[in-house]
Amino acid sequence: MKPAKLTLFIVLLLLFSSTQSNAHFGMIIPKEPRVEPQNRTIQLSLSFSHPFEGTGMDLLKPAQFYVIKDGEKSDLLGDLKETKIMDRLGWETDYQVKRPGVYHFVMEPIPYWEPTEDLSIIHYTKVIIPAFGAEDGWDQPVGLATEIVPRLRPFGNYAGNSFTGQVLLNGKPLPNAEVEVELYNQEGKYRAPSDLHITQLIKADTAGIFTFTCPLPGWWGFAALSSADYTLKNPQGEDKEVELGAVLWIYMDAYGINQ
Ligand SMILES: [Cu+2]
Repeated sequence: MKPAKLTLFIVLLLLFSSTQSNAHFGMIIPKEPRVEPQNRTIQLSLSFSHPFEGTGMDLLKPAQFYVIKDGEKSDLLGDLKETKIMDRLGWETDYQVKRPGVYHFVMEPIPYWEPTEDLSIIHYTKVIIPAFGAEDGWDQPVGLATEIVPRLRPFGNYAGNSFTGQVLLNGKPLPNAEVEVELYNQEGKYRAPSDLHITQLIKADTAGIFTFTCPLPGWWGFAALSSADYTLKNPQGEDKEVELGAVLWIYMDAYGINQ
């Protein structure tokens, strides 16, 4: 091949391969999956990333970031500080926990224009953290445009447990919802046997309920995808489809070992 053709070929190959396996995930990752009395601070990292591969996109300042406890919402957007996550723009904050309870942290990003998919992406992202042993309220939706409501208590689990959740869109079960699943492969510890293994895929039943067994300890992300019933303008001013994601992160612990 002539150099120009070869370059084009390589560019196309790279484009093709990079759009094949990269599932995007909104991410809210706490440093610790639980809050104990001896450490009342939750350090949260927000990003828009490919969690298994450890690469990311820039996450512009989210449209909303807040915490819900016992149905009460507190705005945290002003507390976010810029940082780098997977070499890209991300956000972090420290949240001080004063009372026992179950804390739902929610990020609503601004729409992300993805030229390779010809659509905008909005991932409504959620993580549910128990403080001081409390466990009431984990099974409640928080009223997002789309969300995964856990049916397995989303904390205090072991690797090997099966997560069950229900996908809601506009507050109603989403039949046959497609759910992408990835492990947050921190420090690149694990290697996928093939590109297909990077993102697992499961379809919910007619009530929007799905079950997935998480084989390893760590943070697991579930992203239930749907198409919005509206369009948004792309940077060229054209109306384009919008992919909605209901993302939930849960932590699976390893068993402790008696010394
Ligand atoms: Cu991406």
